[in-house]
Amino acid sequence: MRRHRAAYCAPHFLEFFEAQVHRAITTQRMFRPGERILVAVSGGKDSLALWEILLRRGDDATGLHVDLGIDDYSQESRERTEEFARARGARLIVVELRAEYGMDIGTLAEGSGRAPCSACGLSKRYLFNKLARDGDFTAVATGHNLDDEAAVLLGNLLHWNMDQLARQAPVLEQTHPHLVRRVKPLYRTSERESAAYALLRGIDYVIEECPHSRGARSLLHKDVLNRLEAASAGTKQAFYWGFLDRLAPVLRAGGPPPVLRPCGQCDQPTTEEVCAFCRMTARAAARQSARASSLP
Ligand code: Q46
Ligand code: ZN
Repeated sequence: MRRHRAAYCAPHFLEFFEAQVHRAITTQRMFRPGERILVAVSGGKDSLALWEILLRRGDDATGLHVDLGIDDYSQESRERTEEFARARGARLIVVELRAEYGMDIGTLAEGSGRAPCSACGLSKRYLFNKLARDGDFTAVATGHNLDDEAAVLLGNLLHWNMDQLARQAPVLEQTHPHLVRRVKPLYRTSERESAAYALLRGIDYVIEECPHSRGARSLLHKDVLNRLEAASAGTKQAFYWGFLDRLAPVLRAGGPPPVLRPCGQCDQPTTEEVCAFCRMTARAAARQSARASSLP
């Protein structure tokens, strides 16, 4: 591990990785022991590694898997997640987009005019919060790692997305009674470290990438950062942690978070009268029925 100028044997690597996650949870005050945590689990290495660590710490951690209906990828992701939960006797909630809303990510994206990843991101954020509220969880934990966060930061800076920069943090506090706190306990560790952890713990995760990720801008940003990291170890960490230490507090002090109110249709928090998820599903449903009625 060049950025730490360290090399570990397997048992010490496991110790190191778990200590980093523990440190993230305690120093950032993500949650306290005994809180009910909902872990968003995709079936990939990061979210399964996170769930494993929370269970090992003795946290009250229930998994939430959203079946996006993306062909073989979703089927495999779901199987890996269910298998993980079964083997550990862990509680798992599975939400199937097609069964709940009559549409998968492909139809939602096409019908609403959004890119698949945009429809997917919006649906996941919406469902994480909704399910957490419905189940009285106090925090939603996601498996975003250092590489993910650094790539998002680079994207936000390249386009000067000031609102998103102000909200980029390992902990998104509850700023409205209907909004559940969101935490990212893997923000200190890299993607490669998650993979090593999952491998050493014998976690069977989905290796195949989502077909929609091909050509994604975030992958380009990750690639640029990987090249910088290869040339100078520690760049990625300095970039993201430096942002958290230096720029994030200035941005947060710049103004209060946006005022939220309950969506007129579903009661989830939003800045508009009707939330983006309800608008997206309504648009896609209208397109679907227009198509059906135009059929001979
Ligand atoms: S699952 Fe969804 Fe990712 Fe697939 S559609 Fe895009 S956002 S690439 S994390
Ligand atoms: Zn709504």
